[in-house]
Amino acid sequence: MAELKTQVGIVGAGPAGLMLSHLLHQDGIASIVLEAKERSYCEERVRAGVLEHTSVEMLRSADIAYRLDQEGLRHEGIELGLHGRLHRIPFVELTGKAVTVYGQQEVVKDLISRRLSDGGDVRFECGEVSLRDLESSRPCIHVERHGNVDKIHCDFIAGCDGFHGISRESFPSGVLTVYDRTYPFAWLGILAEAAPTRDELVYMHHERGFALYSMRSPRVTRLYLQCKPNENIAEWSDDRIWSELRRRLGCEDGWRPSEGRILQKSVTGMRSFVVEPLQYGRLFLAGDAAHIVPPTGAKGMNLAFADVHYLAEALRAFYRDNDYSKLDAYSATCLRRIWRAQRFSWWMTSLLHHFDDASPFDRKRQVAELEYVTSSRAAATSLAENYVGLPFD
Ligand code: RFL
Ligand code: PHB
Repeated sequence: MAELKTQVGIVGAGPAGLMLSHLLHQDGIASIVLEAKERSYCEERVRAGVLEHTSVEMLRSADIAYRLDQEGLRHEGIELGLHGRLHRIPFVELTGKAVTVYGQQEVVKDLISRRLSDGGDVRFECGEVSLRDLESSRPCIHVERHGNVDKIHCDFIAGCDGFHGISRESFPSGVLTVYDRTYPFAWLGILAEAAPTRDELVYMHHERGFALYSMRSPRVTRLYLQCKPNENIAEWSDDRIWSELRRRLGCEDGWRPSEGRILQKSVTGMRSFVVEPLQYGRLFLAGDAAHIVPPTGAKGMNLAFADVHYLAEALRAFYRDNDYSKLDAYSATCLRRIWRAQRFSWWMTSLLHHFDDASPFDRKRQVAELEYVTSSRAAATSLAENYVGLPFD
């Protein structure tokens, strides 16, 4: 058994935990990151792909954007598709800002390599983590591995361990209020070895279900199909996937996605989820541990970065000025942005998906809304300013 000390104990080496550890290091604050999985798993997990303008600025000011600036794809708009016709939402023209397509696993690789080269303490395959003494001024993380228990004494604990982590469960019962909504569909996602043939993402409304055309690099496309929530991936041969993608994404002008070898397939359920508050004693939740958005608004990783931006700022004020006020305000500060992102993600999801139980009235209203967004500058600006990321409060 070892007894260790650090200032901030961080559970989880996803975008939230790694970025927090990096930001704290830049302020001279020590942390230990505890990660259940192995390093290669964290670096290879294919998930998000779109960074808001705000997240790119944050990565740049944290001096971690070197590869992002070389390899990230700057997108100045997106296309919304209706009845086989595409309508562009020009972000830069409407807001002065763009987004960047850069895979989450690339951000994670950059952060891990930087933490390790800066001498950071990131413990992969750490073992079983449990959180103790959260109400005291010396909370403790117990890490059990092969029958040994290490105790890490901290000033604060950051729960950055995603939706299935243990941090949220460590709140005493009755403290958290859960706001939850599940959607009656999921996304079947593929990564394909095919050069993108469009410069921007295509969000396609289709009576057979929503489809999304995205990309990762000049050689790799990322595509999604709306599917049943319990879809069995084994029933989706590569041919069936391409044929469905052609049907849904094929445009009146003859454009259809380029095809290639499928490198990876997965099914992702869709939900909206928030817990309040994000703090109990000296434990603070950040990222997917506290909230999930349906991926239609591309907000999940960006919200994780926003949370740790506020948490790092609050911890900085505590250590520098002995000022606890920002830590006390952390939950309320984050929740304002979280709920705006929830609203936007729910709205994008409702706008674009096929709902089996929609009435004929609902379907007409949905098409009218899409036509409004694609024809009104005011409506398009509202979409654009949310998509590129609202400014920090
Ligand atoms: P993560 O990435 O889930 O990381 C949590 C880490 O904690 C570890 N862990 C534990 N470690 C120690 N002890 C335990 N008991 C632990 N339990 C868990 C896990 O192994 C993991 O390494 O959470 P974080 O850091 O909050 O980051 C959140 C993002 O990963 C997530 O919001 C995004 O991927 C969501 N998302 C998107 N977000 C965007 O901003 N833009 C997008 O374009 C976008 N597209 C997506 C997405 C998510 C998707 N899926 C698969 C859910 C597209 C998809 C399909
Ligand atoms: C992705 O490229 O994985 C992606 C892009 C936009 C979204 C969701 C996922 O809204």
